[in-house]
Amino acid sequence: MTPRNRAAANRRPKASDGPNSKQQQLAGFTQEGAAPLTTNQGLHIPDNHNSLKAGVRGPTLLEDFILREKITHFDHERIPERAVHARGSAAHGYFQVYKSMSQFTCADFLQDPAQKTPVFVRFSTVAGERGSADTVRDVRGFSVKFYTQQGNYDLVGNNIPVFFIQDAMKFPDLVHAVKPEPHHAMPQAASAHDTFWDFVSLMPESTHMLMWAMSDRAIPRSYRMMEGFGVHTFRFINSRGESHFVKFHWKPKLGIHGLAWDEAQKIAGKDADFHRRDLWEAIENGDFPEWELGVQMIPQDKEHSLGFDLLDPTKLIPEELVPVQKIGRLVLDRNPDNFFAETEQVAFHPGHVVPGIDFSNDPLLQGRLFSYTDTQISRLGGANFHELPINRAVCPFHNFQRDGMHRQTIARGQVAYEPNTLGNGSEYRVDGESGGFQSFPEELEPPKVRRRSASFDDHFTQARLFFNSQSAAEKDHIVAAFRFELSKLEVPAIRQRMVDNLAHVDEKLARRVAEPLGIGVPDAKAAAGRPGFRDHRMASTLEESAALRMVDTGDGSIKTRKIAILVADGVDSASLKPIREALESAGATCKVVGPRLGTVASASKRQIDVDATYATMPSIMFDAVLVPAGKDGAIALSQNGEALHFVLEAFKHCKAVCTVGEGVQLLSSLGVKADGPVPAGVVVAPTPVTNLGDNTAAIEIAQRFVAAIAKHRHWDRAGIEAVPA
Ligand code: HDD
Repeated sequence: MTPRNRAAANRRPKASDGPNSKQQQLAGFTQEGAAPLTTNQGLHIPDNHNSLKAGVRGPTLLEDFILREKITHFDHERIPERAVHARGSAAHGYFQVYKSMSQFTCADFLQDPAQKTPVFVRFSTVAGERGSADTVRDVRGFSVKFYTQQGNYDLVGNNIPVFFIQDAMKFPDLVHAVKPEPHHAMPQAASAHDTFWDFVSLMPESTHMLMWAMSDRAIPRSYRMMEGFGVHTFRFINSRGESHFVKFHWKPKLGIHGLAWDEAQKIAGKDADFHRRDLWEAIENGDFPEWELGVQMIPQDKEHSLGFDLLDPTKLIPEELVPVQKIGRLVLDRNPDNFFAETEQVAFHPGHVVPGIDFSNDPLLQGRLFSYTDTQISRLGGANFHELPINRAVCPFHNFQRDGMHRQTIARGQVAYEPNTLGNGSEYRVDGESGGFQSFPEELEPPKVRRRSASFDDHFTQARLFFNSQSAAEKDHIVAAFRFELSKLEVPAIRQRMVDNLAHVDEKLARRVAEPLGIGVPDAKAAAGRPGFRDHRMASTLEESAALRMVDTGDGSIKTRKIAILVADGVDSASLKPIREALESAGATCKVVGPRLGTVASASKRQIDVDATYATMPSIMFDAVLVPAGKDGAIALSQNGEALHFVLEAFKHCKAVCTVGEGVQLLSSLGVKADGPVPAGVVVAPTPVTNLGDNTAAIEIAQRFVAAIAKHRHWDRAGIEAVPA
């Protein structure tokens, strides 16, 4: 550490540092790479290429402490990956409340709209190992560490508002079931295997979460385009000690969008880092991802008014029953400097709360309160992980916990106990009265029992609500996902058990899922006869909830969307210009994709710069595709299998496609013609945009294309099954 860095590290961040307080603290630990190479003891290294030998061709000497130090450090570079959520990507940013929430909570970071609280946010997949692909079907983690002036507050949530199980006692079983099977360690990052479905088909409480996991929520287009949820019911406590139950939501500015399943699988091979790259690039380009924090609040005395148990993590509170109030915004504006030091070493814990926020008795949450600190001790090598730069609170922290592996704090003085008269009592006081954390004094009802509450017994009403709330295309995707996963099972009896359970959600859904699986018709009665089955239906009048759908969410913009402009020799470059300008001024990024790097020659012999090739940036890397005019260009593109596949695949994945003039030939195998009807989300400009007569016509084409992209995907596009891509 340089003296400047050391001074920064020792400086206590102040509230007035606002969102920079964490950045300034981290700066104290950050190193640039320009200094001369030394050993870890500071000894200048004379030669970093050759070990010390007995003669130039002789054996290496044990004495070579420089070699040994280097190799030894390398040998110990890896730490255990997280037991779940091993693969993740993170970013720094800030949170700002819209108006004081003092009526409900005394949490300091929720009082002052002028205050920006620094945050570090990590997104993750659950089942895959650290090097697995981003776009697998899975739940996504959404963890936020708020570095508040009252200590760190961690909101450790997911992108799905409910969970598979109701009690933490079942968590190790769930994770063992979904992880690669223990005998042969397959499959990687996938739930489509026997052990997972064996387990969940025996646990009907998982049905609601399975509906979400089989929906497009589990294959997000981007971390920037997914919701986050605290899942459990928590409590807000105000300065008078009054409690409101609270559910937390993160609502993305860009809407909630998914990939096509075929696309997600292909991306996993072509760019395993798809979501990581997307997050990184957006922040590098200044397109800072943004979410609003929403809360649903239920007064303490209304705990039992909803018809289901607030403590049951397999239930959500429909927004129609309790509206989500948006109370602040989260902005991610800085990429980490070092993946390991920050993204890997960050340690979240739902038990990291601040005054004004407290727990409920949700048995899943209660188990989590034990698990997270415990796991960091083995993952990060000891009890002092809170001293790692990324985990340090920005407010002062001190107590009489001492020593342990990798301790960094040098605690001065004679005493390491409390109460004492020998130390400085005023600095180490116990602060219950003035702002110290006070647990909500909830009155409890003994006796001690190892049992599930009967109020947790309805396993299907909300699964049905979720399914009923989906658009027709989203329902189709859910059916297809169940079919895909269950088709991968080797044991037909597990498939059967699962569709029998689904019959309790919706008969038709179960029948459709079962159809291609080579099993019998779904048998609701058989499911009801199995151990563990409960179906105590709650009184619910809500048939559907619009908030549970993904379609038509977002701000209607095409900001940060990626558009491919497909070129070959002979395309008409002039026809591209007005559309490209319109796309870019709407905030999209255009890339010219061609048969080779360098340039292609336009119809008028102009050189068009190519950004990427069809092979390295296939259609699955884009949100939409633009095919320019030009007779020779259209022939060249149509005769190139990769280019043709590019357009057909984009069409099959329901993306917006715009063809200009002769470019429509690439859609001829689909029966699309310049003067005929066009499928949803396809824009066909009959002649080159420059020849349309006046500029209004060109603008109109561009606007139609922008509107088609803004819809994200045209999931109801007819005939995609027949497209050979
Ligand atoms: Fe968990 C990590 C979210 C239930 C035990 N969990 C972890 C992470 C997220 C969640 C986002 C990654 C944190 C990071 O980025 O470092 N977990 C959830 C949610 C749950 C949930 C939303 C239910 C609503 N988890 C849960 C239970 C247990 C755990 C019931 C155990 C009793 N979770 C862990 C863990 C992990 C973890 C083993 C692995 C790495 C870590 O904690 O730091 O302790």
